[in-house]
Amino acid sequence: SESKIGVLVMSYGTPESLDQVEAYYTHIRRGNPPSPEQLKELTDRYDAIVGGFFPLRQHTNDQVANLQKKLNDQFPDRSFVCYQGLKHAAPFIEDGIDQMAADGITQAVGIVLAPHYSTMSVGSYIKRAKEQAAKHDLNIQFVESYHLQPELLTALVERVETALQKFQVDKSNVKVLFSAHSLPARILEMNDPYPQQLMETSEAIAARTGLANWQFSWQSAGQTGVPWLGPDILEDIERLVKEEGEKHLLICPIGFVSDHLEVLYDIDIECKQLAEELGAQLERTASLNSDPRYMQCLAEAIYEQLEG
Ligand code: FEC
Repeated sequence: SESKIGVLVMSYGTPESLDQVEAYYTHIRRGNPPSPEQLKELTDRYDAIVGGFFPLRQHTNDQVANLQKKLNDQFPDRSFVCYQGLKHAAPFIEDGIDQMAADGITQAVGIVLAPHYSTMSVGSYIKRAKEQAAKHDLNIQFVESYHLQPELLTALVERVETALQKFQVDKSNVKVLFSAHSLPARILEMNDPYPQQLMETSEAIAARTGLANWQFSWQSAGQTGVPWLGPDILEDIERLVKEEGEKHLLICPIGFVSDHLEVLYDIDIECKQLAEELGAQLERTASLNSDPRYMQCLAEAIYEQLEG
């Protein structure tokens, strides 16, 4: 058919400058401005990774441009146009939907740049997109997860194998930690698929890489006064080195697809500093960013969703 298919590519969003951090943080906190201390703490973290340059902005732009090209090259029988919809920054999810409608799009697919489904993460992106689409004549369906998509696994296995070469010891002596963003522990009562999907991705990579020595860890938990899934990766690192004698650690952040604060600060600065203090070597697998295999993973997940 001649009519264009809209693809709403949803991602977390990031401030574009240090003076936008307050508005961004306020949005994450559902309209409650952070205290001056909280704001300083977050601004300092951004400053530590980038000194005023926000890498997630560029990675999301590149991913969306590359995905649009991949979709049209791979499936020339259809014509796709990608729109960004960000969770906590402009263009917001609602802006992406409005733009599609303004461009005359009537059929669309939404996908989130995060492979694992949780009601609190991907589910909340989808909810907002659905609510906005209902205001227009727009038929939109969604990819909910793609955590075992073959191209995704191949790309991650390659990254684990490459990173293992940074160690001077055999891979049986490297402890691999697959990690993802923690969420409030109440998701367990909601029977949320998030923990199990993360375990499935970890198991699949470990099996294909022939890893015997690995575990899953939670990272980047918020300070919100409720319990979050744990233990935290920093506690895991401390226990592994101090009590289990591990000297070589590799983190593979399977829950994230781009270089951004939670990778560049929480892993590359915080985890590395702790490992160094404990006298262990810690490395991280490279992020997917615009890896052609990741683009293909997204393109195939979108096409499968459309074809039913
Ligand atoms: O580089 C950047 O500018 C953005 C990095 C970034 C990514 C990201 C991904 C996820 N988050 C998830 C859940 C939560 C929950 C809360 C929460 C809070 C923050 C704060 C910052 C932040 N997150 Fe985030 N997240 C990123 C950044 N996140 C900054 C606020 C300060 C802090 O707590 O550190 C708690 C909200 C609340 O107050 O109630 C929950 C999940 C993901 C992975 C899936 C996805 O990408 O959507 C889940 C990237």
